[in-house]
Amino acid sequence: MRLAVCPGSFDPITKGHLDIINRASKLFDRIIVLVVVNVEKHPSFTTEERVELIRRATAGIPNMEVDTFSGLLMDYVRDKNAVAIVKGLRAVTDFEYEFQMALINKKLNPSADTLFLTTAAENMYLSSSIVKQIASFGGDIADFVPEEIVEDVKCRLCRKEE
Ligand code: COD
Repeated sequence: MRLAVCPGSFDPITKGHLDIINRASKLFDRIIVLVVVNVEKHPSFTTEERVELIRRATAGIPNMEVDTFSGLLMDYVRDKNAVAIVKGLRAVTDFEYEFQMALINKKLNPSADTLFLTTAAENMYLSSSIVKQIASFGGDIADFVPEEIVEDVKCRLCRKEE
């Protein structure tokens, strides 16, 4: 059983995330989409909301589960006996940070590798922050987040603006 972890903030999940999760699910026997809780960050969606949005957006992927974790990613990866973490790369700007993380993570847990999947061209500009910005000004986010969660994301961000 080859298990991979797809970590992120997912605040909220976007079509860019979903594409990476879909492709990773085809490369491994099982994947865990891991919502990493960072106490220094102030996400717009609670951990529970992010998990719920991921569950709804990924209902059609049979070999995956969603989990949450706070701490060193590689401790979680070791605990689960995962062989890889899968990340998406959008542009050169992602590369330097992700390259550093991959090297540090390898040092922390030599038994797992970081696998980078290049973004689909149509998602190259896409991030959770962009989605939140568009939604907060009442813009249309249908092209950017999975259709199952468009309304929830819109409502949730509108409520925040009130
Ligand atoms: N197309 C393709 N991939 C995308 C897109 C897109 N449009 N948008 C995002 N992605 C990828 C990102 O590159 C990333 O790989 C993943 O999807 C998640 O993205 P985000 O933005 O939701 O999550 P991040 O980048 O904020 O998550 C960072 C982690 C939580 C993975 C990181 O901070 C972490 O590992 N934290 C735990 C502490 C730790 O172990 N640190 C390392 C040692 S110091």
